[in-house]
Amino acid sequence: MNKPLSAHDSLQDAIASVSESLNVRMGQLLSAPESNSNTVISMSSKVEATADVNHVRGVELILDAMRYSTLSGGKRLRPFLTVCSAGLFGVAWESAVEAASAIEFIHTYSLIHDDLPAMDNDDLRRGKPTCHKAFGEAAAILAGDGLLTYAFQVLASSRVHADPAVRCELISNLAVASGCWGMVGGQMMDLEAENKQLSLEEIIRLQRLKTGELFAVSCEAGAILGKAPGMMRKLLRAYAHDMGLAFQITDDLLDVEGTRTETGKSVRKDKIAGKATLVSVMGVERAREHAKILTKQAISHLDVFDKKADNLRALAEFVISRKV
Ligand code: GRG
Repeated sequence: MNKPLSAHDSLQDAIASVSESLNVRMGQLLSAPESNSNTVISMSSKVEATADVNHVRGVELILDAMRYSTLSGGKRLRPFLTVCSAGLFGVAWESAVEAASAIEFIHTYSLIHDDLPAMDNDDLRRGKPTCHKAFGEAAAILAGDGLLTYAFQVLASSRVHADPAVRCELISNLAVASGCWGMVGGQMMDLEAENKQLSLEEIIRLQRLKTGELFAVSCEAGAILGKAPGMMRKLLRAYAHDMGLAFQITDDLLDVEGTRTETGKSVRKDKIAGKATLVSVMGVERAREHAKILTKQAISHLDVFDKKADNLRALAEFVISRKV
């Protein structure tokens, strides 16, 4: 039995506790279906009987690449948002972790595809060779595709929630946040923006889609699971958007000021790619100040919640002080 998150001593302990449960569950979900009944794949006896060795090898290979990228660290911020918001509405830990696993699968897919030569062309992610460096480009594309589709398979399972309407809403909201009206659209805007002058408003809009929407749905997911009133869902989304933008500014600052060893990923990428960022447009000091203002604003959206929201408040402070 996990103790409620609010009873943890510090934000770091709370994040570690969520990460631990998440890693266990994602590890189970990504294990071969034959060896683990915890996966949500149920192979019919007909399929099992006809599955030849090559087919199974292919599945194993892709699961290897999916595991490599998913179980390789990461801050687990999006799952943490889901578990924290679920805690506000008395949602069972296991339900929250199941939904959080699906969201982290989407996030991991986006990182794998973002690192590909056709996109950011990166060789380092979370301190390790990127998926395509370790497994080859085709396997990395498929690992991303595998994670993207598996996320929705996981959300469709009754382990997430007994009520199909709740599962349907999670699936629909996550699809919007990660698709062309969210992350995918934002990524395209980002690619289009190389070597172009963007206004501050345009950059904020781009970031809202590229990273903000996934943060927002991560936070809203706990409220959906808890069948929370619309007003509370709105406040949690507003919190996540402000926190997400502060997170993004910090990411841009780390790209300018951090080192490859410290951050575990390549730095100075934005400048090399000729990308306008909030930092390049505002300047380092103004951007840092703006991140602080956004953090305060994010926390103010949580005023309606009691002490149970303290981890969300602490997270907003943490994202602007992080070095990774
Ligand atoms: C390929 C469809 C598609 C989308 C990619 C999110 C994204 C869109 C690309 C990531 C590129 C990037 C470095 C964005 C800046 C902010 C960001 C999302 C960083 C990575 O998220 P973290 O710091 O990663 O939460 P960890 O490794 O901690 O999980």
